[in-house]
Amino acid sequence: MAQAAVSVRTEGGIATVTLSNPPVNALNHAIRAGLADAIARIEADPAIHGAVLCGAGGSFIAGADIREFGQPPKDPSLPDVVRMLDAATKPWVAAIEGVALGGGLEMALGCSHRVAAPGAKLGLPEVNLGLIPGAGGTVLLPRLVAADKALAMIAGGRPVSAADAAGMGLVDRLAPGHVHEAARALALEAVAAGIPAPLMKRTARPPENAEAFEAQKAGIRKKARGQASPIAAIEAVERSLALDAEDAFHTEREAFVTLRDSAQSAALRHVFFAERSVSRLDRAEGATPRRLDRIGVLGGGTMGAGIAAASLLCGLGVTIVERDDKQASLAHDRILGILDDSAGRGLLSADARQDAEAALTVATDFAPLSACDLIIEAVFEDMDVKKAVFAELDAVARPDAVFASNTSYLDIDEIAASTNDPSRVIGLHFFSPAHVMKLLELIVTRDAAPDALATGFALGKRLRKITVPAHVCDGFIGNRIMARYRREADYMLEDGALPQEIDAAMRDFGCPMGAFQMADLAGLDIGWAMRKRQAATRDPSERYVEIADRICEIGRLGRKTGRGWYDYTQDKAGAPDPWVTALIEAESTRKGITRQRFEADRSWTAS
Ligand code: T1G
Ligand code: NAD
Repeated sequence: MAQAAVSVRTEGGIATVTLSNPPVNALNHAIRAGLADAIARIEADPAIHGAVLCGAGGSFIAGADIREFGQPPKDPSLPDVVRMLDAATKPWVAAIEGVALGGGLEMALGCSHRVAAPGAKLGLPEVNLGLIPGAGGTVLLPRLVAADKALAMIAGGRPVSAADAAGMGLVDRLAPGHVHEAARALALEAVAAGIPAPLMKRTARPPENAEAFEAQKAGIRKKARGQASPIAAIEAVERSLALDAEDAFHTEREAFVTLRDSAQSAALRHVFFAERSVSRLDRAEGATPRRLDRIGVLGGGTMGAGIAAASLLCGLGVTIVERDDKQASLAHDRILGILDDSAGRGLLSADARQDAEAALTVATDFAPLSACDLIIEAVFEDMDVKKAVFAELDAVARPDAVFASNTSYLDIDEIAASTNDPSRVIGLHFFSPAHVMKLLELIVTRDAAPDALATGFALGKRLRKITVPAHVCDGFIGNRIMARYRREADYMLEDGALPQEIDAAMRDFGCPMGAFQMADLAGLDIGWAMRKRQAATRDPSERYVEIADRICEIGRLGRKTGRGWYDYTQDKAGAPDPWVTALIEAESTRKGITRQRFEADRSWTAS
C-alpha cells in the first residue's frame, strides 16, 4: 500500500514528519497541503515539543514538483509552507540524507535546525532550470551563511557536500550515526535550550570579502552568455542584502514568477525531462546489465585516454592497450594528466587520485583484457584496423564480455559480423573530451543482446552521462546534426568569413566554443576519413568545400599536431593562422567567388 504523502509519528514529545513522493519526494500539492496541516497540528498540540522533518526512501527532498509548473497553482504554495516553518514556535530539525535541493533546501532553511548525513548533497539548482529559488532561498540562505557562499550556491546551481555545508554554517551538525536519531537528539536539546531567531527575523550576512564578492558577480555575468537566471540570482541576493526579509521575500517571488513564465525556463525544464526520458530502449527494457567492474580500452589517443579517465574518475578499473611502448607511455601520461587536472580543480581528493591511478593498467598486448567486463575500442577510424583488433579481442576476451566500438562513422554491424559473437557488440560513441562531455550515444546494432545493450546504459549511468540510443547510420545523431551546421560554416569560409569570426559569433550566441575550435580539439582526421569515404557516393552537383581537406593533407590535424584551423604552437588557446587565411582566400579565388563581409548578426554586404 502506498505510503501517505505526509505521515506523523510522535514519540517522547518529538514528532517525526515524513514526506513521501517517490522517487525523489518532489514537493507536490499533496505534500505541501499535508505538511501545512502537520505544522499547524504540531504547533497546537501541547504534548508535542518539537519535530523532525525527513524524506522517505533514504533521501530528503529534490525540490518543487517541476511537473506542476505551468498548471494552475494550488494552495498552500511552497513559500507559504516555508513561512509556516520559519514562524513555528517549536524546534523543527531537518534530517537531511541523500539530497536537499531547491524547494527541499528551502524547507530545511524554514526549519530552526539542520542535521546532515555525511554523504548528503545540499543545493539550489533552480538556475539550471532557468529559475531562481522561489520559496525564500535567496532570502533565508544569505541570513544563515555569508553572502558570497549563498551567491555561489544560488547562481552556480551546484550542490555542496554535507561537510562543506557544515563548514559554512548551513547545517548545524553532521550525523555520526543515523540522521533521524541525530535529528531527534538535536530537537530534544533545542526544546531545552530554546530555538534561535527565525531567519526571516535576521539581517543578511555580508560577503566575507567585498572586493572578491564583486569579482564573483562579474565572473557570473561573464559566464551567463545570454542566460537570464544567473543574472536574476545576483540581483536577488543583492536585494536580500539591501532589503528587510519581508520585502526581499516578495521581490524574490515576483522575479521567480517572471522567470517561471519565460521561454528560457520552459525550454530548460523541457530539457530536464527530455534528458531523463531519452535513455530508454524497448529492446533493453527489463534486461539485467552484465557485470561492470573493469573496463578495457583499446587505443589511448584523444578518445581512449578520455574514456579511460572518465571510467577511473567513476571508480571503475581500467585496462588500456596501445600499439607499442611509446604509444602506451603517451596514453599513460594523457590519462594521468586528466586525473591531475581533475585533482587540481578540486574534483578529486588526493586519496581518490591515488586510487584511480592504482586502478589503471597500461599494456601493449591484449592478454590483460581477459579480466575486463566491457571493452571499448577507440583505435584509428579505419575499418580494417578495427576489424583486426576485434578479431584479436575474440581470442582473449571472456565469453560474457561486452564489446563496444567508439567509431564516429563506420558501420558497426559490419564490425560485429566480423566477430565470433555479434550479439555482444554494441556502439558506445563518446564525444571529445570524453571525460567532460555529457552525451553518450549507445549504438543499437542489429544483433545486440538485450543485456549487452542494458550494460551499455548501465555504463552511461555509472559515468553520469546522458545516454541516447541511436541506430547504425552515417554519423548517428550528434555528428549528423553537426555535419549540417558545419557545412554552412564551410560555405561561409569560401564566401568571405574566417574561422575565428564564425567561432566568435558562435561563442557570443552561447556556445562554449566555435565549430572550428571544436574540430581542432576532436582532431581533423576523423572528419577527413569520413569525407574521403563519402567521396565516391557524393552528389557531384552538391557544393563541396575543399579547404578542410587541404589543411589535413599537409598533416595539420588540430591540437594533437600543434596546428589545424588555428596555430597552437605559440598559444595553447590557438591563434588565427595567416597560412589558413591565405588558403581560404585562395580557394575563393580559385572558385571565382567574390568574398563578402559577414557581420556577427549574420547580415552581410558586398565589400
Ligand atoms: N520534480 C519532478 N520530478 C522530478 C524532480 C522534481 N523536482 N526531480 C526528479 N524528478 C523525477 C525525474 O524526472 C525522474 O523521473 C525521477 O524523478 C528520477 O530522477 C520553489 C521552484 C534529485 C539529483 O532542480 O537533480 O524547487 O524519468 O533520473 O539521477 O525554489 O533528479 O523516472 O519519470 O534524475 O537519481 C529544484 C532536480 C526544483 C532537482 C536525482 N530541484 N532533480 O537524480 O534520478 S525547482 C531540482 C535532480 C524548485 C523552488 C523551486 C535529480 C536528482 P522519471 P533522476 P537521479
Ligand atoms: P587518435 O588518433 O587520437 O587515437 C587512436 C589511438 O589508437 C592511437 O593512439 C593509436 O596508437 C591507437 N591504435 C591504433 N591501432 C591500434 C591497435 N591495433 N592496438 C592498439 N592501439 C591502437 O584517434 P581518436 O580521435 O582517439 O579516435 C579514435 C576513435 O574514436 C576513432 O574511431 C574516431 O572516429 C572515434 N571518435 C573520435 C572522436 C574525436 O572527437 N576525436 C569522437 C568520437 C569518436
